[in-house]
Amino acid sequence: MNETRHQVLDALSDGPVSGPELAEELDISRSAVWKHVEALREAGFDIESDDVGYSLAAVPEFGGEAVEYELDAPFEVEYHDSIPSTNARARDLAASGAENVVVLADEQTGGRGRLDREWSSPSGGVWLSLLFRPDVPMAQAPAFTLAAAVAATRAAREMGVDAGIKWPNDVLVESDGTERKLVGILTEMEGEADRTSWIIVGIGINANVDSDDLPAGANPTSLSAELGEPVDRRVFTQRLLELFEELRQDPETAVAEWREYATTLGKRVRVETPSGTVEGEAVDIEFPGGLVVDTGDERVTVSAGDCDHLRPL
Ligand code: BT5
Repeated sequence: MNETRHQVLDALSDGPVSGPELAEELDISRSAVWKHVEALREAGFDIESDDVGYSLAAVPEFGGEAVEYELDAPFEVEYHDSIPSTNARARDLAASGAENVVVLADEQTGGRGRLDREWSSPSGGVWLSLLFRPDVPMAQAPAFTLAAAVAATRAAREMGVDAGIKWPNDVLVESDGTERKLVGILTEMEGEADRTSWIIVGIGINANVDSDDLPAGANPTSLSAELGEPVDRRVFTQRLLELFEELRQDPETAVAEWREYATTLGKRVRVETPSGTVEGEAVDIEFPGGLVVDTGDERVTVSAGDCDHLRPL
């Protein structure tokens, strides 16, 4: 949303305000005011007009403008009702030089997980990709994945869902000894060793999604399934972006917070890493995101891989 439209919207939310007043206040023509009001109506904002002027009666349930409205984070939000993959779209935007953009979709038709796995993304979810260009060496990038997991966990907890994090980046809800996946995160990046060109953090949250519409073998859950009613996706997305914004300023703190929410620490784990299997007790996490496993013989830090929680011996 451009700056003037933002200002029009802010004025309307404090309304009523007349067209001529608004034109004078923002130093634009009356017809420009009218065009902004019409564009906002088209985006789903309910703008009433009476003798006194315009006022904002309701904000759309979801969408780019809806999420940007009163968002306390410097992201522009590009919304799609349906798109193959928000990460793929964010890569195109990265190639054209964009930054601080969020690509958001109601549905993905080609959602991707790690290692080319599929990510099922029916309508009703929050499927988004954050594109940003942090001034850090590439080796620190994993910390942003952890930051995203922390932000998603906190946002879910604020809504009343008792989420925890499985290393490195699965957000789960545990009940009766079963872990159900609520959120998946896929991070992609480009740059040279000492300089990151861009990072894309793709976050998929099963928000208002029926578990029956998700792959059963994956043991999925959703915010609506946990709470027994749909959540306000606009509010959830805003909180997620605001929390991530805070954490990305200080990735070391994000790692510390990650420890608080971790369900992995203290558990017996088996991690399939690119260079082999590591099994033992997960004892800690180290900046920027390595898992420290005590195998009984030694402590090994693994920086990437698929992690299984095992039954205690
Ligand atoms: C992930 O992969 O968990 C990363 C998922 C990232 C998705 C986001 S959505 C926005 C952005 N755009 C994209 O295209 N992707 C990102 P991984 O750890 O590889 O887990 C994939 C596995 O999770 C699959 O093999 C299934 O078993 C399971 N799965 C698939 N869809 C699921 C869902 N909606 N909920 C829970 N589990 C799912």
